[in-house]
Amino acid sequence: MDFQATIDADGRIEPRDAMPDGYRKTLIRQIAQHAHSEIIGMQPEGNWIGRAPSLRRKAILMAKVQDEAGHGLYLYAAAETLGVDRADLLDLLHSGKQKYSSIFNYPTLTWADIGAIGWLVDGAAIVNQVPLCRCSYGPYARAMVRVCKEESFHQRQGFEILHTLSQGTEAQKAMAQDALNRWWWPSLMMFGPPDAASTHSEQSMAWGIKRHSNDELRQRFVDMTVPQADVLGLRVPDDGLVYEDGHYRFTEPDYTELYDVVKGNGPCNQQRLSHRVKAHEDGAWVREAAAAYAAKKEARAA
Ligand code: FAQ
Repeated sequence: MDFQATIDADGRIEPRDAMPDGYRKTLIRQIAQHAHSEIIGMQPEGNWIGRAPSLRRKAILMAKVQDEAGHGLYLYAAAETLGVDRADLLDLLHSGKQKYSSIFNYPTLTWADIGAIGWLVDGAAIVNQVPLCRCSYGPYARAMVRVCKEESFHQRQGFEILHTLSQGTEAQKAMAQDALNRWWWPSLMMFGPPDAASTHSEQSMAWGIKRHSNDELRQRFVDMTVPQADVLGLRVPDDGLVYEDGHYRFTEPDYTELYDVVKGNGPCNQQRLSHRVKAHEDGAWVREAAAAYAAKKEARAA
């Protein structure tokens, strides 16, 4: 079946199938950006591994951050099925030519931020990624299945951290509320610009890469999250929030802040990128050793 017929029949495009250049390029951009987000996303939480309030919390956080490295791996592998090399993708990240999610350019100031990341950021990631399990490109869709299962666990651990804090002392409850106040708006921005300003949505939806628009998913996230804030006894920092016709009407985030952060001017952009570049340079000897070992093994087998 040719490309368009497969898309029309809601089939899956596989690596060896013919595909338009634009489809391949869009997927490489989105999957690479997604992979970069996973590995840069390890940093804000990694900041708290050494300061987690108990051994149990430390073990859980380490497992979560490790899962994110795994998600990066599945995603770089999915991107490679499109004919690119992950070393090149990393170079594009390090030179600022490819992006990663805006959300990871905000600092994690208190332990409650780790709860807020799990609850809100992983929550937003799930809302965005569950439809990607039905993406028209097979390797991306299949990678998303396991990623979503793990993100669900991450979301619950974040909720549980905030639940514990919000049931604690006044100071702990205030810390949880402060984290929600700071992470709410950046979490809404994760879904991208509003539909009218989204350059790729229309084509990506026609190709079955995206199944819902940015605004549809943002609304879904708000509808899911507001009742959870009620359970926590926390207040979503939006005076415009009203329940109407089965949905929460909400105030849009300030998208000039999103554009600014994406351009590199967020509070932590420089720190995140320079830390990543340093980690990559420090790891050069591991890559060299692995390549030398593989070459030796191959020579021996020959
Ligand atoms: N940040 O035309 P659209 C995670 C860019 S979850 C930065 O609407 P599109 C899990 C966009 O690339 C986070 N850039 O674009 C985790 C485009 O740039 P270009 C990662 C953004 O692609 C949790 C331009 O703006 N998840 O990591 C953002 O159709 C906790 C125009 O936008 C994914 O990547 C943004 N927020 O829709 C890890 C999900 N929004 O190329 C650790 C897969 C937009 O024109 C801890 N990606 N841009 O220069 C997607 O679903 C889509 O790519 C969207 C954007 C929805 C993000």
